[in-house]
Amino acid sequence: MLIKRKRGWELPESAATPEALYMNRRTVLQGMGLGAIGAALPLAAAFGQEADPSAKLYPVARSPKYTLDRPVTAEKLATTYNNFYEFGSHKTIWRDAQKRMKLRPWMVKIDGLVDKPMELGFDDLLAKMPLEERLYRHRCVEAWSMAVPYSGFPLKALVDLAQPKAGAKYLVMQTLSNPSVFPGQREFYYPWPYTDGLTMAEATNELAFIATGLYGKPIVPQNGAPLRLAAPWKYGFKHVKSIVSFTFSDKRPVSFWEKLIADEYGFWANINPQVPHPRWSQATEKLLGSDERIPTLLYNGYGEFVADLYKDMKGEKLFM
Ligand SMILES: Nc1nc2c(c(=O)[nH]1)N[C@H]1C(S)=C(S)[C@@H](COP(=O)(O)O)O[C@H]1N2
Ligand SMILES: [Mo]
Repeated sequence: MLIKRKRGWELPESAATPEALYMNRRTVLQGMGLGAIGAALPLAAAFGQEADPSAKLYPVARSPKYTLDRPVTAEKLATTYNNFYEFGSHKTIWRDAQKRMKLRPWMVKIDGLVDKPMELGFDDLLAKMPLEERLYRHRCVEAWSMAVPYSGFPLKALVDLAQPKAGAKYLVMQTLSNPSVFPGQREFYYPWPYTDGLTMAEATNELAFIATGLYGKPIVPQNGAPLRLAAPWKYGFKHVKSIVSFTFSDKRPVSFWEKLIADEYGFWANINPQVPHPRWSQATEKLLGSDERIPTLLYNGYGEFVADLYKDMKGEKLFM
């Protein structure tokens, strides 16, 4: 998304095809000299991760409410083609993320304008939340998209737990700050930690979801473990990964991308095929795993849930 760098989606097609990204587990383990023990150890263990204590919670029941108009993206693609600038500006960060991220202990802070500020371990938070699975479309501002089964809980459940004060207008989310885990955070050019937010009305809309699982398992590091936002009517850059804080505020946050390039990435970032990005069209999108371009839908097809949120807003750049 940066002018300075060659963006991932500008790479020649050959570098981004599924074939180039696919690597079966055997190849990975052999590549690490772990072929012999690979058969006996789960992949996570081979990468030095403790067994995930939340694994026993999944799969969870799928909500029938959120349906797709396209096939579910292959798991291997959705988990090997990622945006996670903490690991660099290219798409193949998955191995590095699996190797470097330590998911426990993982503390989550809920603070700011709330009646119940708290800091609790991720598993304690999860135990308080109603889990379900949802099929969601995901549309990156770079014009690629996918459709995935997220497991997790409505963001509203966390808001209800926190009991925001009347003055709270925004919910601000931040990614873990730790340059020894995230090599990208040593690049001081970027405004770390990764930050973004929603209005309270957006955060309590039923579509706003915190994903803690993906494909019926705990979400993997490269997709934002152990918890990330999914707000599928908004461009993907709003979907903060690996969250450590939820802060209720009376001030609109300036996001990571807005700080970098304010005239290209705004606060609202609602998906609209008729409003081009300053440097490219948003009319169509490329589904991961397919060469076809399909039309992009207003609010990514979720207008029935969210269009009302914006109907009386004047003078706001709702679609950038
Ligand atoms: N912390 C953090 N969160 C992030 C990003 C990032 O670089 N860092 N990239 C965003 C962008 S641009 C997209 S499209 C999605 C990608 O999520 P995925 O890799 O699970 O598809 O994560 C979003 N969340
Ligand atoms: Mo994105």
